[in-house]
Amino acid sequence: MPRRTIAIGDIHGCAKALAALIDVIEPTEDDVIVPLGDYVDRGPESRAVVDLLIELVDRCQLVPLLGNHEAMMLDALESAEVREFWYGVGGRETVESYGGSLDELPFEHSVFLRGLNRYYETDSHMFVHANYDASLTLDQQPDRLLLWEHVVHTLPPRHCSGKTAIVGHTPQGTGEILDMDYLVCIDTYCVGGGWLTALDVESGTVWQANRDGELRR
Ligand SMILES: [Mn+2]
Repeated sequence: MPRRTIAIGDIHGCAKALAALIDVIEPTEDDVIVPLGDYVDRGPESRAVVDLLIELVDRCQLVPLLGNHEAMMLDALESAEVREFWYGVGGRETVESYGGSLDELPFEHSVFLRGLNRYYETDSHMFVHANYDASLTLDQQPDRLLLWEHVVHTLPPRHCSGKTAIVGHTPQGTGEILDMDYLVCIDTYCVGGGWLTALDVESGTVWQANRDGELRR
């Protein structure tokens, strides 16, 4: 089988959806899987989502990106002020999934979260959580764009590398992928009743599962 590069959109604690996609994709050691960030918060099973991702490390070439929600979770471990804000934007559900306190955060989860990548790129595609400055190389991107800025607020032109950008973070309430050719957003709002999307960027194959782990297509 040819090597696949598969991006996965914003999971937000929807462990059943992620498990269903992993089952249908059947990742092998030849596959590069790029979850685009926002594994935790809002949905009910953030801890289980992180467990599933950690299991994938032994099964394929996993390149998990950092989302703004993981950035907040890490900052919340150090700062009471951030913690209060984070609780209000979905962190409370994450803490509940860890048994009510992050003091119980397993060591492997801490290592996983602290090792997340800011971006990934192939010869033809670039992968970031949220957005980018089209004139800056990927290692120069500011957090404000890379982690936070919705593409509906600031739509960038094609990146200077010429590569197709695969992004998450901006929820598509329709449940459909936003495909602008040079920029593809695959946050299809699983946690809000839409779909969790996986996209094979070379073949264009799409897999989608909902919060209950039901597949479509
Ligand atoms: Mn996000």
